[in-house]
Amino acid sequence: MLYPQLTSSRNLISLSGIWNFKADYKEEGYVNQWYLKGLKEYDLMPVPASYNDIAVDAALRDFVGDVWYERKVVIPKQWETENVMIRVGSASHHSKIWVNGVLVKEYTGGFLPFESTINEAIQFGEENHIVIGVNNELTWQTLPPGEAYYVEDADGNRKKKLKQQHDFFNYSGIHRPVYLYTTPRTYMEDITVQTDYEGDQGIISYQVVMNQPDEESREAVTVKIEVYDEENQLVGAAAGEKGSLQIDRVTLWQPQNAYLYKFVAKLVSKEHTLDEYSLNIGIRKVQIENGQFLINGEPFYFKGFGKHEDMDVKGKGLDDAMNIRDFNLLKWIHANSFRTSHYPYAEEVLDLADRYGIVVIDEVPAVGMLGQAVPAIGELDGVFTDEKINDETLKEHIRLTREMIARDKNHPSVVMWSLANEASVMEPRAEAYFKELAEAARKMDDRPLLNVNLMLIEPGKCKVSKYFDVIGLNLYFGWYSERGDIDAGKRRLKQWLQECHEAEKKPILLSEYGVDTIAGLHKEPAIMFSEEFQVQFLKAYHEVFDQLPFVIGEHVWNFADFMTGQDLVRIDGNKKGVFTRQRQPKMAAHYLRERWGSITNTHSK
Ligand code: E9O
Repeated sequence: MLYPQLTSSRNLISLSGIWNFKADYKEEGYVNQWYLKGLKEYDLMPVPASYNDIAVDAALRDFVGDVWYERKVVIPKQWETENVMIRVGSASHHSKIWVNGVLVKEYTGGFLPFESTINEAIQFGEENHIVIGVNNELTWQTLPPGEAYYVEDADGNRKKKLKQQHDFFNYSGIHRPVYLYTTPRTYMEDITVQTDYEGDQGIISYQVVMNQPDEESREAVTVKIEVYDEENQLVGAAAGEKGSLQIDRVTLWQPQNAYLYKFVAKLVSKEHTLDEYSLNIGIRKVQIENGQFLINGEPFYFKGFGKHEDMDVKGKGLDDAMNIRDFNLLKWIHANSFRTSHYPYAEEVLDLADRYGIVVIDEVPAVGMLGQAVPAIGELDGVFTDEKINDETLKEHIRLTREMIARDKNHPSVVMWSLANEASVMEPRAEAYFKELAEAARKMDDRPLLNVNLMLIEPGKCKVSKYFDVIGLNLYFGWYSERGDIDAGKRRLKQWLQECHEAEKKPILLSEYGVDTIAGLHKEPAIMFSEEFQVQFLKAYHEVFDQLPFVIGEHVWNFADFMTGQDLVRIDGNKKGVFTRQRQPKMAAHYLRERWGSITNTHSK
């Protein structure tokens, strides 16, 4: 699915802004046909934004169920001859779109875009009524998994609650932009670009998928490709739906040194351009060889973070200011990469990663698949995933992986797919589950695959690592175990990593390690939660990583403090950020800046 774009052949109207909004506390929206009759006594709500923290209302913050968004929009008369689409960047977690009372789209998945043609439902040149219903419940067949249930409040009223198993707050609502856009009747539905190089010659292979309702004109339409460099010089051209072209004296897309070419695709009929679309592409190569992760033939050492889309007030709503601030901080701290823990981030974020030269590990929302009763280390057998996670969940896992890859495949910043966070289990059925998942993903794209394990699976006991290229480990010795004892944690860490490598013989990425830290809390000697403790913990871990050549990277948990559900161990959220939630540095940020500034992207040990 191509991101909406204003081109010589396509129109674009943003529906971001203020919508009418109503949370359906009494579950009456469907009965009273709000999608057709409209909302009465509504509130105002910004789009994109999570609705939870906008009002001053605990009931809305913790609301579980259906909310309704409504907006009226005039659709230009001139659009009558075009194919008109509505597209939502993401809404968490289950959505329906009605246009003038007609249901045009239903979609499950909280972190990926969905769209529909709406020609049949709209009145051109007149006002149209758009309603988007969003439900934030989770089931055992959604990702992330969870379960809604009812409780009775003090007055005996039924109230819905959500059992969720992942750490981050279940922010809900329309999180990414809503667009109306047009394409010509015959248009490009998808473009795939793959890159490589030999010597100083870049190689671009591409494929264009056309949508051509009118069979008769089939032969008459041809695809034309042009590639421009950053100085806007034409450097390559090709024709045909599928093909490849060479770029002489190529400038590669390099980590922290991005170079983007403009790939322009046109559908041409009798010298007339029917449709036009362009992509920013980077020419680069990713390989795994001799236990090393190579970008453009050079070993790449991941320095960075697991992140979240999370901020004050807006929750998970896309925010350009915050995103650019984040990329500036990544640059400042000399990070070269991040993981989109624990869901695919906005396409707008990946565009920035392409431009800033930040390497991305793109993750599906497979998080919280471990039952809530956390067992002790090594005592996992049989207790891991809830029984309710089944083949239907796997189907959903594969579908969302397919949609993530289809959406993100053309981003040079994306170098690896992460198919699960802390989900692989020791019980026998995990093996078949992950085998099928990894095999399906390999058919979709040739980037390496990452599986992220947590510290409950002892080295060598993971039944699914064999299906993956890189092993991600979330390790917290000295925090969740050996609590407060960094020395003991360090000893355990080293042994663990060595045994894990011995057993799996695969590159290891530290995909999470870190400690909750209250900004401004200072203690000497250090104790848990102090800024000093965070620095000492990170230093100890780095001393171990620097001795082990098979460790191919370090992603600190987390880039910034983030909101979670209410819990005894969560004081106003998860405080493992190196930056505060307002994106100001803790002491550890200065320490990391020094470390990462002094080791190269290759970090040969
Ligand atoms: C997932 C991430 O979303 N990993 C968690 C992070 C955390 O800070 C969370 O925010 O809690 C770490 C999981 C570690 C579990 C260790 C249990 C060990 C018991 C002995």
